[in-house]
Amino acid sequence: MADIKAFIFDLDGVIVFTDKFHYLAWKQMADSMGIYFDEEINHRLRGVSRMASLEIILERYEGEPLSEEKKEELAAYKNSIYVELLRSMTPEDCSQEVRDTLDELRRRGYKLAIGSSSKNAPIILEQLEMGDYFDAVSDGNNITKSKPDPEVFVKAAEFLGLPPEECLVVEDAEAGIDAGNGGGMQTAAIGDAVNCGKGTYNLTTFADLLDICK
Ligand code: B16
Ligand code: MG
Repeated sequence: MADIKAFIFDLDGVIVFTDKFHYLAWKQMADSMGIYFDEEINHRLRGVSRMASLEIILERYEGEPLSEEKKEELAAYKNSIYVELLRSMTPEDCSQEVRDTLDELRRRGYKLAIGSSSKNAPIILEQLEMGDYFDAVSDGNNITKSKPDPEVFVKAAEFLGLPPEECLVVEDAEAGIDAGNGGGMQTAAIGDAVNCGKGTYNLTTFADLLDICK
């Protein structure tokens, strides 16, 4: 395996946890349409794009077929609630363990990037006061295909100026591990993604990254 020169981190579920905000915002949208929605359905939305998430929620919709325009409107409604909730985040929403590990990786000479499906990644990083922290940010605003397509990570490697095999993707979602593997990167699974068994490495905790790369 090639020597690792950079880490590409998924944002939601790895650097920070915003699922509770996604849940509250989707729930409000679903309630407005009389659609059943619960935590279990919310769980299926991890790492999935906004419009693909909406399609999953609409599996429980029983009314007249919805136009594309109406779907865009529903997604925009959810997003307006979500963005409002994101504004309550503070730098403390990124744990000390994550911050210390990132600083130590940087001290060891690794490049650090974000690879997130979210179009709201810039707002989240701003709330965490990490807007200028990463060497590159690839997110939902610069891709046409969402995870499990590798595009978001391939772009991150390009932004870093490194070949994919010298990058290690850190992900909490199976779709993200598939995207990293598909892009030719090494992958480290954390949280739920460990269960899929497809990561090059499995992490029990974020700081385990320091043992992968001495
Ligand atoms: P937005 P990640 C993903 O972020 C979330 O896990 C997923 O739940 C969300 O639907 C997706 O971003 C799109 O987010 O609506 O803000 O563009 O895990 O790839 O950092
Ligand atoms: Mg994630």
